[in-house]
Amino acid sequence: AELAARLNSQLDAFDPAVLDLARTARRVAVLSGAGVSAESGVPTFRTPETGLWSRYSPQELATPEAWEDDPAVVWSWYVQRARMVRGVQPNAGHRALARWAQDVELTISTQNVDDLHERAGSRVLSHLHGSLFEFRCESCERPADRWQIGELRLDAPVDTDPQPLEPPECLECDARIRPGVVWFGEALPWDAFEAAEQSMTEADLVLVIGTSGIVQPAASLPLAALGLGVPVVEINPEATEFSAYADYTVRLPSGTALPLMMA
Ligand code: BV8
Repeated sequence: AELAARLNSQLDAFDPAVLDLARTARRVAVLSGAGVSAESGVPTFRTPETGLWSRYSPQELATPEAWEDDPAVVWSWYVQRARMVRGVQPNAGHRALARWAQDVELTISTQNVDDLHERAGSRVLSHLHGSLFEFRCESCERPADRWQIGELRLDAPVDTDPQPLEPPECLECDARIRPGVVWFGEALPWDAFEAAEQSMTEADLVLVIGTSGIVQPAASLPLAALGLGVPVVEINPEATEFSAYADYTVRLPSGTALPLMMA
């Protein structure tokens, strides 16, 4: 009875139209942000840094300026985040999206640099901001060698007392290897952005999941759908910069909302 009561209160968070849209949609386009990984224990960009990185905010660390200023501190942040992601599991929200994709054409464009959508079984159409598990030469763009990545021991537990770590050098041109992510001030991969935009315009339902809608140009992608009259649903326990544009908002964590939408 208590579970039924809880379920009913959660279902109250849904406008009935949202459940109808989820039931009838054939082409679903998802834009996900750090919130979809929050229930897996991956900190969002809002979480202040501690220890070695405490003098920076995440927004400051994810910039070419920080990389030039202190490459070993920035490099160790990315290695640590990759290890942390390896140490957690996809959550019920990631898994619900992977299951839904078996019944409908579902495309995921994510702002996240983790691989939790993939590990839940989803094929990700666009990593708009790159990936924690891609590394390339900052000069000739050659991908880092497998043995160089092996040396980072990404499957090891996170360091309890992390130290600055010198980035490896490119085997071709001796320049530094850098994280394969898009820093603030850097252009997004054009093909990924275009594919994401196209998925929004071809969808019959757009879900904006776990993003504060602050970071551009990713946050504007769903507007392409709105312009065409495609219904846009925001799934986020909090109101965001995007909420005013959404046709519907579901004020629940994605790990709760998404399985209920598949039911
Ligand atoms: C570009 C990869 C131009 C790195 C990331 C003024 C000055 C300088 C720049 C700008 C400016 N104004 C605009 C800009 C552009 C800038 C920008 O948007 N800045 C913002 C801060 C104002 N954008 C850029 O610089 C982009 N590039 O514009 O280039 C250009 C063009 C041509 C040629 C050259 C240059 C590049 C942006 C990409 C930055 N890289 N990540 C890394 O990860 O280390 S972005 C990073 O922050 C994340 O990827 C994420 O997308 C973003 C935001 O992080 P969070 O806030 O944590 O996450 P999110 O926003 O998703 O919020 C969490 C949400 O989840 C919350 O709403 C919360 O309520 C919700 N939530 C919590 N729990 C749950 C939940 N939801 C559901 N379920 C739950 N359980």
